[in-house]
Amino acid sequence: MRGRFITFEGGEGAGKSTQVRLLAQRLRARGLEVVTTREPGGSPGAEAIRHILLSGAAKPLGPYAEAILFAAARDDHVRSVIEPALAQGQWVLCDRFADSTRVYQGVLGDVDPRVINALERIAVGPARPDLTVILDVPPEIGLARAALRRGREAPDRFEAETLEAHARLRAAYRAIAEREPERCVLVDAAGDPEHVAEAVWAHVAERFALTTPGRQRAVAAL
Ligand code: T5A
Repeated sequence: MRGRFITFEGGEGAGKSTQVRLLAQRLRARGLEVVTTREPGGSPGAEAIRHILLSGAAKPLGPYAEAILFAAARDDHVRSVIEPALAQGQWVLCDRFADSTRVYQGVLGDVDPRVINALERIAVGPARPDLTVILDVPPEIGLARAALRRGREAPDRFEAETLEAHARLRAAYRAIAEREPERCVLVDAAGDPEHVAEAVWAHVAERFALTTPGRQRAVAAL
């Protein structure tokens, strides 16, 4: 049976990596095979492109070139990591995916939606997420978390955008969640990580009909 594909999306410091890790632990504890990965990156070719994008080296080329580079990285990642894992029945949890291009390059970079859609068709193909968890947090909170973790290092290409830009990103993610409720769930990510993880789990368990161990025991006792 084909595996399950879950993507995590949201602004800077929303807690995507943290929630990918916590959900992977939970699924593995149930005996499921889980692959965790991220974008941009996740495969050797895509990781090389990640450096070009996040260092800001591609910024002078403009948002269209950046969108094409994100798509090139995704194409390699999908074909060499995501598709093979799904074909083997594994669960794939990915920190950012195609919605990031829609939002950062499409909305913030003003790249024509027809171009974004065409790139998505080429790079994603049939590897569409079964579920996308959009972690929603005010940009002030997310950026403060990211800055705390970064310490003295300089912010990357996208973190360095204005607060107003980050507010637009948040609104764009919320709009996707509203437009595609069959694929997306919006989770309030302002609370502590364990609290957010419980909300994420509730959605995952419902979407994939996974019962919690407590409930399994209760059912077995009937
Ligand atoms: N991008 C990406 C595009 O423009 N287009 C695309 O198509 C794609 C795929 C990637 C950048 O590339 C852009 C978007 C991004 O700007 P990145 O370095 O991979 O950059 O970084 P991000 O994906 O933005 O992720 P971050 O590392 O900023 O944040 P996360 O993963 O959302 O958050 P996380 O879990 O690492 O947590 C950040 C800090 O906060 C703490 C953690 O311990 C950590 O210190 N934390 C919490 N603190 C309090 N409460 C919580 N609930 C917390 N959750 C985590």
